[in-house]
Amino acid sequence: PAPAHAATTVSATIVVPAGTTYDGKGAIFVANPSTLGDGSQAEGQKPLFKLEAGATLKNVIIGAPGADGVHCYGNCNITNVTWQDVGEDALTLKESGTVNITGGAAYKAYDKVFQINAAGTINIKNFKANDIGKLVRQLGGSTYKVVMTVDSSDISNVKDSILRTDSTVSTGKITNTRYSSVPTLFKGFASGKTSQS
Ligand code: DGU
Ligand code: CA
Ligand code: CA
Ligand code: CA
Repeated sequence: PAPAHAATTVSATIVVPAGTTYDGKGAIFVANPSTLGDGSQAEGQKPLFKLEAGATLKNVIIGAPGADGVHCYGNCNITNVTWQDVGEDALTLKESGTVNITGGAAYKAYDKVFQINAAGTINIKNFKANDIGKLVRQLGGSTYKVVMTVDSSDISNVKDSILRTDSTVSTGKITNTRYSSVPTLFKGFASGKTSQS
C-alpha cells in the first residue's frame, strides 16, 4: 500500500452534495494540472472541491498544485482545511451564502486567499495565514454587501491587505488576531465600516 502521507491526485472536481460532509481525515489532495489547473495565476482553473449549499469540508490538506481550490455555492463550512500552497486562489464564494472557515491555514498565496464573488458573509476563526497577497477579496468592482470577520487568527507576511473590497456597503471586523508584516488591515472600505480590537 501507498504510504499514509501520499497525496491523492484529483483529476475531476469532487462534488460535495448539498447538506453533506466530506471528511478528508487529514489526507493531502493535489490537482491534476492537465485537467483542473496548474495553480498559477491563470484564471479559469477548476476547483478540487465544489460544495453545494450547506455542505461541509473538513480535515483536508490541499497541496500543490492547488488549482482553484474550493468553490462554495451557498452556505458552506470549512473546518480544519489547510492550503499548503494556494493556487490561483484558495476558495471562492460563487453564490450568496455564509462561509464559515474554522481552523486550518493558508500559505503561499501569490494574490488572494478567499475570493468573494456573491453577496454574503465570511467568518474566519482560528486560522493561520502566511505569505499571502490578501486574505479576503470581494470581487473587484462589485457593489453588493459582504460581511467579513476575522477572529483569533494569526496573519503574517501580507503583501496588500487582510480584507479588501470596492463596495461602500461591505463591512470588515478583525478581533483578537495577531499580525506581522501586514501593510494595511483594511483596504477600500467606506468610513465607519471597519473595526479592530
Ligand atoms: O478580473 O473576473 O479573480 O474568481 C476579473 C476576474 C476575477 C475573477 C476572480 C476569481 O476577478 O476571476 O478568481
Ligand atoms: Ca482570480
Ligand atoms: Ca501559491
Ligand atoms: Ca479563482
